[in-house]
Amino acid sequence: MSEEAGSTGGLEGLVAAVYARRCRVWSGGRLWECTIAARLLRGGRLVVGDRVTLMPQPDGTAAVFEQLPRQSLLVRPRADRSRRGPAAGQVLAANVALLAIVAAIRSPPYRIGLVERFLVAAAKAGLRPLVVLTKLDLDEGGEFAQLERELTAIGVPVLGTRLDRPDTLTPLKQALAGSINALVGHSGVGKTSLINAIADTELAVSEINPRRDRGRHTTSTARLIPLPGEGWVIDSPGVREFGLDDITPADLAEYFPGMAPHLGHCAFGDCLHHTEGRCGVREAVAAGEFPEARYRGYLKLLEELEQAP
Ligand SMILES: Nc1nc2c(ncn2[C@@H]2O[C@H](COP(=O)(O)OP(=O)(O)OP(=O)(O)O)[C@@H](O)[C@H]2O)c(=O)[nH]1
Ligand SMILES: [Mg+2]
Ligand SMILES: [Zn+2]
Repeated sequence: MSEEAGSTGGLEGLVAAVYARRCRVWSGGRLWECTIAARLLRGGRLVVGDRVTLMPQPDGTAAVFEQLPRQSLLVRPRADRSRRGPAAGQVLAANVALLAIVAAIRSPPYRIGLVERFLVAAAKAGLRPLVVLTKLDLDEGGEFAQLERELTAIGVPVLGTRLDRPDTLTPLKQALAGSINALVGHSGVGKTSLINAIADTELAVSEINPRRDRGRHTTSTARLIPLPGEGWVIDSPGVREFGLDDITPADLAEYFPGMAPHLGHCAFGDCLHHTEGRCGVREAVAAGEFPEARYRGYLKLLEELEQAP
């Protein structure tokens, strides 16, 4: 990541954290405190994961003067649904290859709705998905096995972790090796704890609020952290909700996990797989080829998107 950046003579680096007019950049195995060229402050803002070129300064800091093309963008749509398109959303991270959707078996309670939304967002953004189910030590009645079955039935890879069993982290380390990965999910599910365990960092974590069984939003801004060996992981602040308003009702089935193989067999070309006549998706549900519960999840998202202005 530290090669000379061609004719410009600067260093190439990866944005690790962004503040109002400054940022931190990993380059050549070290973290640089950087100023950001005015030109880059005006345009689409730099985000964590951006590849940039920087020029070292005599005082040991550096100046970022160029943003390199992005391979992917993870965008969080605004709550304000009156605006559509990418400009309406908040860009969370750039150049992410794998989206690790982190959810706890319990505490805070598992919510499939948020996991489904992130899966749809990953498909739309062209990111490989992975669901990481944490806190397996709190699994009392085979909940992990059931959730794993439900998710693998729709083609989603799943890993389970518990902090008191470091061997459960090995498959996660392997899945994250080599690329830029982002960990997303509710507050308190254990995103930062996982990163501390696999990247040997000491980032702040905190107990979830025992009365409300919710996280405390301990991580407040996204950060990019190098993994031992090769690869990077982005820790992100916990979210309460994740809207999908940049997706139209007609597009939803294409991005909904596991639905693609059942598309193209409906009587109507513009079928939304709800109440229309002969429908390939509904037939797949009836034949047990697509899980009924996940189909209900699809209908819930569809209804929500149809109500969007
Ligand atoms: N029992 C149990 N607790 C865990 C496990 N992993 C994390 N925790 C606890 O969950 C709490 C929240 O962990 P964090 O890592 O701060 O969660 P986070 O997802 O980063 O939360 P935000 O930064 O607020 O988004 C901490 O008290 C952790 O110790 C686990 O495997 N088992
Ligand atoms: Mg955190
Ligand atoms: Zn249909």
